[in-house]
Amino acid sequence: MNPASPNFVAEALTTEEQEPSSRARSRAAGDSVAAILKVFRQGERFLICAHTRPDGDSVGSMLALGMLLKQMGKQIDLVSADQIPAPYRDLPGADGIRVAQRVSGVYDAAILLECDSLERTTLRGLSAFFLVNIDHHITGRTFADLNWIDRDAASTGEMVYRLAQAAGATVTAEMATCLYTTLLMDTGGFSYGSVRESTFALARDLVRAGADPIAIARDVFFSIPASRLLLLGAALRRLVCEGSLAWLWVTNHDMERTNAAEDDCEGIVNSALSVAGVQAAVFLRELPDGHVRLSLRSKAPVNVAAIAESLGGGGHMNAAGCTINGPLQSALKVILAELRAALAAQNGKIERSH
Ligand SMILES: [Mn+2]
Repeated sequence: MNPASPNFVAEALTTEEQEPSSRARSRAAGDSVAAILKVFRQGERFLICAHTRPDGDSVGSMLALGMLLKQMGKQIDLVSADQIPAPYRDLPGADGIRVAQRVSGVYDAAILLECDSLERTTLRGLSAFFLVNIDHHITGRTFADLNWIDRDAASTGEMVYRLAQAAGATVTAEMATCLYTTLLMDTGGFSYGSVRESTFALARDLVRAGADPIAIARDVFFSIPASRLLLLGAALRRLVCEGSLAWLWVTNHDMERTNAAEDDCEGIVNSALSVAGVQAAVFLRELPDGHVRLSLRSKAPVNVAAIAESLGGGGHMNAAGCTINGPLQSALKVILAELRAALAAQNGKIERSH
């Protein structure tokens, strides 16, 4: 067998040989959990933040972590650089998230969720604090004083749940509601991302603890502002499908015309990916400053995180993003070339294996 082939390692390892590495991995995770809980127990005041333009996982994780720390008798502040998107404003405690561009005060630690750098928060003043980084992105980085990155976690909320369990905390119905939301959103309704058997076990635990799956789905999937659908309509009129690749975009003028908010762009890319036979999709958003924000999605095994990272962004293997220079049509050219190359490489691999 050719040792360079990717199958070599997996086939050469026996089950016995794989055991220690999975044990080592869970030991490393256990060490991170213990180290983070030590910081929590020793401190009094904590700041909790997530990335700019927060999504369901960011908001749900922030809120649940805040509840955990309060249960441990700590004081907390929740800060976001951007407004909380409409679907998550009714989550328990969401009205306690302060919107600010700068943070200051006395904190024993600032906990950053879902971030690969300080810059991802766009908050100023964070570098003054002891930093704890909790993330599940494939492009996660150890930028903080204490880092726990679990690329197998379905959501950052899943990691918060593990902290709560290790702390011996009670998962209240409010906490369960926030955590279930993180799971539902980061798996697109249990249909992509790191969905595995354990994801459903976690969902079951959260429903048992009081999360209402029907009410949560209604709040996040069936309470869409009209502006979002009008913007989606504008994007769909421009949908182009070329073999296994699909793309669509909105101009800044579309945003203004439909009265759309920034978070109305969320999920538009999934419409392109949902086309039969499409393996990779991109949604382009022309920003007011002339830059273009790209949302990339793929069906396994095309790795869009690698493409996003090469363009200065990041994300997961099948869901990633980045912002590049405009104008729109030149940004489109750049990303289509990248995606065509990735798809061609992938198809070459498949053909060689037959
Ligand atoms: Mn996430």
